[in-house]
Amino acid sequence: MIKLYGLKLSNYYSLVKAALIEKELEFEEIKAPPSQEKESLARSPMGKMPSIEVDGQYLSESFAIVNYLEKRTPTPALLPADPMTAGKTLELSCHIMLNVELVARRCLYAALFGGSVSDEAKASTREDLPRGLQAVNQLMTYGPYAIGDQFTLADLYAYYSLGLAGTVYRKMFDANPLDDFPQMQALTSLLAERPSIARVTAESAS
Ligand SMILES: N[C@@H](CCC(=O)N[C@@H](CS)C(=O)NCC(=O)O)C(=O)O
Repeated sequence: MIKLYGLKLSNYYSLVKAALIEKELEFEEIKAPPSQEKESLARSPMGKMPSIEVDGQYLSESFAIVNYLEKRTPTPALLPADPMTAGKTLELSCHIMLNVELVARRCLYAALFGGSVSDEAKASTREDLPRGLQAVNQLMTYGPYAIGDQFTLADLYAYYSLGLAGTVYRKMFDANPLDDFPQMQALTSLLAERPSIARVTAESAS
């Protein structure tokens, strides 16, 4: 049985949990906040969440975990069979992670947890996040999923990063960065109804 470590409030934890549900794999959730303790670093070298344990071996980084799940249980597939379409799916996922999610994270603690942020980080987020969203919008094909008519791991990254980025940006700058991207908003609404994602949301409060 796969063990999933982390906290339900984490968007990356939620993403991996949704992937496990999509794959119809049995898993056990183990509450484990991020920490620099030895035990936590053994699971995830940066002490972050999520991580998984399979037969005594640990794996961290959501992207690695989801790709492991894809190899382990190829169907239902989270990557298209066509090589270039699979490449485009991974490309989009990378842009979401690097140019949307990580940019929004510069202001995450200030926006959601009352932390402070430098004027420089604030200004760079204000400038860079719309650029990241523009790049992501350019790559999405909205067919109706992020890439074509198949639900893929890019949809998981889209759902769990766009929501967080939108919330952070709204709190910091009092504007919705998704307003300029109605198709992205429609995609997010569609994905919210996906049974795996809806289950993760329903269980996140417990
Ligand atoms: N790139 C990592 C990011 C994981 C990550 O940033 N997790 C956050 C929670 S959503 C965390 O553990 N933060 C605590 C910390 O940075 O120490 C992944 O995709 O799994």
